[in-house]
Amino acid sequence: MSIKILVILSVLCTTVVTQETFVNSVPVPYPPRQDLYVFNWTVEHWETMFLYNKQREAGTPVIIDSLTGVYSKREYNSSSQSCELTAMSEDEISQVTTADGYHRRTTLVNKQLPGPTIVVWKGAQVAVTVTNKLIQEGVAIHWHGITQHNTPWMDGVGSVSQCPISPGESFTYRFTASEGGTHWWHAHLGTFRTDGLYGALIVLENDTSSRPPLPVFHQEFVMLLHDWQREDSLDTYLRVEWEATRFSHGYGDTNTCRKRLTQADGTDLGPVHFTSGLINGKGRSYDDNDNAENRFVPLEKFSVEGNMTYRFRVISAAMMFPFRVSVDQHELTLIATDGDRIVEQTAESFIINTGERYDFYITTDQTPGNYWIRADTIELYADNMPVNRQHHTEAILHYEGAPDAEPTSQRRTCTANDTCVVVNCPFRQYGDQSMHIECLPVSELRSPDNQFVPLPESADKWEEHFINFHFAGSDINPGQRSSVNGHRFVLPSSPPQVTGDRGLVPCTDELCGGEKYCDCSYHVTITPGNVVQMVLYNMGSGAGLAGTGHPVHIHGHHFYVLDMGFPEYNSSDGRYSSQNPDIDCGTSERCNGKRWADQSWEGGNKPGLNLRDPPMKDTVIVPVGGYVVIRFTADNPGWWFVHCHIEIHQVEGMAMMIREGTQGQMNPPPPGFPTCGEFHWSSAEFERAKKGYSTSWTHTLSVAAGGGIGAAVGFIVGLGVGIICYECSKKSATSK
Ligand SMILES: *[C@@H]1O[C@H](CO)[C@@H](O)[C@H](O)[C@H]1NC(C)=O
Ligand SMILES: *[C@@H]1O[C@H](CO)[C@@H](O)[C@H](O)[C@H]1NC(C)=O
Ligand SMILES: *[C@@H]1O[C@H](CO)[C@@H](O)[C@H](O)[C@H]1NC(C)=O
Ligand SMILES: *[C@@H]1O[C@H](CO)[C@@H](O)[C@H](O)[C@H]1NC(C)=O
Ligand SMILES: *[C@@H]1O[C@H](CO)[C@@H](O)[C@H](O)[C@H]1NC(C)=O
Ligand SMILES: *[C@@H]1O[C@H](CO)[C@@H](O)[C@H](O)[C@H]1NC(C)=O
Ligand SMILES: [Cu+2]
Repeated sequence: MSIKILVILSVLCTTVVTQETFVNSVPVPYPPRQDLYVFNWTVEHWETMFLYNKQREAGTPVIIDSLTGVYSKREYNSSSQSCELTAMSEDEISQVTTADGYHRRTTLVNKQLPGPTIVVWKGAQVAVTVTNKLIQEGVAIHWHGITQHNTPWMDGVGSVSQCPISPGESFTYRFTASEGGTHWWHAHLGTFRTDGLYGALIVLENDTSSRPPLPVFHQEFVMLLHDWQREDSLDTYLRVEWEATRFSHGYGDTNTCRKRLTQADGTDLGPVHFTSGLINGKGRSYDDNDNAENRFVPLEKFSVEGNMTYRFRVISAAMMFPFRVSVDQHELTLIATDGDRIVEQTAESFIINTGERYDFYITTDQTPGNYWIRADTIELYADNMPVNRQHHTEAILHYEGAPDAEPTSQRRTCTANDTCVVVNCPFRQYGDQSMHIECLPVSELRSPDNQFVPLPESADKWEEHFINFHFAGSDINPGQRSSVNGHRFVLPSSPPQVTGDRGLVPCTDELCGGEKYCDCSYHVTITPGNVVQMVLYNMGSGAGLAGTGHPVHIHGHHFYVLDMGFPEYNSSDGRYSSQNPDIDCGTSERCNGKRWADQSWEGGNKPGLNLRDPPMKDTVIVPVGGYVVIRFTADNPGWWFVHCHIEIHQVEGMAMMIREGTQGQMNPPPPGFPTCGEFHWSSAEFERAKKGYSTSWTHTLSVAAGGGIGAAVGFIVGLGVGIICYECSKKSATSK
């Protein structure tokens, strides 16, 4: 009797959520609010296209026949001593992480790709216990979109806000779900995000009365995009770092180089080839003739009813590629970006960069059927030759009652009379006139909220920083290295949020000043209470036609996007011709920390800033040869990571920190918060240690060693202990 009550009580008190499989929707109507949400996660290695047996803790490879679509698993037949393909049950099939149908090692939370979807109400406390069950690597999990006011050490950036969680350790994140909207979580150390360590973080909020009301949604879907490699992310990364990606078509049996993919303005999409795209962990790979290598690999399906309105919360977890997202025969209405509401904007499609989120809705007013939901990459050229078709991945919009078949739908044709609006192009003009595309830069979206853009009311409360995200490099190897204002970021040896600047690799004037290029823990200091304007730009060496647009994410803040500047283009084909003249690089190659060409624009006086209803974001694309003007109030003391969200760029060094306030102005970590860092010691200390620091050690030693030697050791050890005790008493005497 009493045991029963106890069990019921414990069930009531702890609501630890452990989902078994990925959930692609938010329940509608929303579930009732809780004050506390508790999650229990393990990070572990996993294999795609394997069937895992929990009882035996063993796995067996799975094959999908490319002609019949039949699933089978390998099993050992001891009588024939062969590894045979055997049939699988529906239940077994449903347990396989298929990805793009190939076998590879991944790193996942709770064995799920994508990881568990977190759905919580705004203002609630979220507690996530992360246990690292990996063999050899540390992890840290970042809550992308959450500003962590007063809890900067919960931001989850390994070696910046906390020590990495070592194998075998567990660590409990606790934070307030302070920002409503579509957010996400992902690994933030090394390249685990690219291996699948990410998921959705949806913060529910009731609409305020001042906003124009949203339609009533019949259902809300979560859609995570990913560019998937068949190799480990560190292989990809190292090949980028070693400038060996040209050869990534195959090292041994081909003289073919990887083709350079360039977008409408002729600038580079990046150094990695596209293998497969995944939507909610599912996708296919396509051969050079654009045929699916295995058309039976499953795709994500969103089932809808006719004449209803559905919200899609789209998150890009990509390593590198931007995706252009559209739904065949359905116009999109965009309602939010990075969790922040925007005035409804209709569009044929939008471009989403890694780190960004876009929420849109569609009305299912078409003939019941199956329609492609498309995520296409955005190259127009491969080695400067026009491409027939972009790389792509798809999901299926399935109307209830329609046959269970794959869509045959076509994307809308953009015509002179019916142009396509594409939101968030990383360039101003989408190719030549014949494409009939109208780009709407993200800076031209509007916020429906009453915005109070902070103004530069007094000179001593105003700061403006110019930060160049591009490829710099040494004199020997210019234009190659991902860096910020000529600094390639070096991880601190201990997290500054915990140990202050002790672990930083300093950026000295001698090595890093002015136009130099160096490796260090680069940071800018901003003062709490100030109005901070940042001009993020992408100019100088390694920009131009060899450059890449960089989606820059700032931790700890959502910022107003006040303006965006694009380079000059050839108006007939839309290709880049020269960088925007608003920032004056002068004769400087690296163009580090330059300012407005027109000095009267200083002090917040740049003309054309949207101070009335600018959109808010936490990740924004910085176009090649252009810039973005953002503004926020320094209201959140802490060490905040700022970086390009293209993971290979970030890890190579396109990252920095904002040091907001002094260490004393930052909330110190809770008691017992883990510390880590370097340890070095002297030879003299070593000699002392060898002799034993404690009396019990002395005892063991002298017992172990026999006769005269024992006595001698005992004497020396005793002396050692004596010295230490003397030092101790001296210390305690002086500290009083
Ligand atoms: C969390 O998960 C771990 C590993 O699966 C388990 O040992 C532990 O008991 C769980 N904790 C709670 C509170 O459920
Ligand atoms: C195992 O191999 C034997 C001998 O070749 C064969 O008769 C039997 O059917 C096989 N068993 C299974 C489960 O395939
Ligand atoms: C949201 O609004 C609904 C309808 O007005 C209300 O029932 C609910 O309590 C609200 N939830 C929260 C968390 O404010
Ligand atoms: C949607 O509504 C229209 C107008 O009432 C109707 O003609 C159409 O059949 C409906 N579509 C579906 C899929 O129910
Ligand atoms: C475009 O619209 C104009 C004016 O409505 C019309 O005269 C013309 O035929 C249309 N062109 C096409 C290709 O539909
Ligand atoms: C602009 O593009 C057109 C079409 O590709 C080309 O013929 C022309 O030479 C370009 N102009 C410049 C200044 O590069
Ligand atoms: Cu980048």
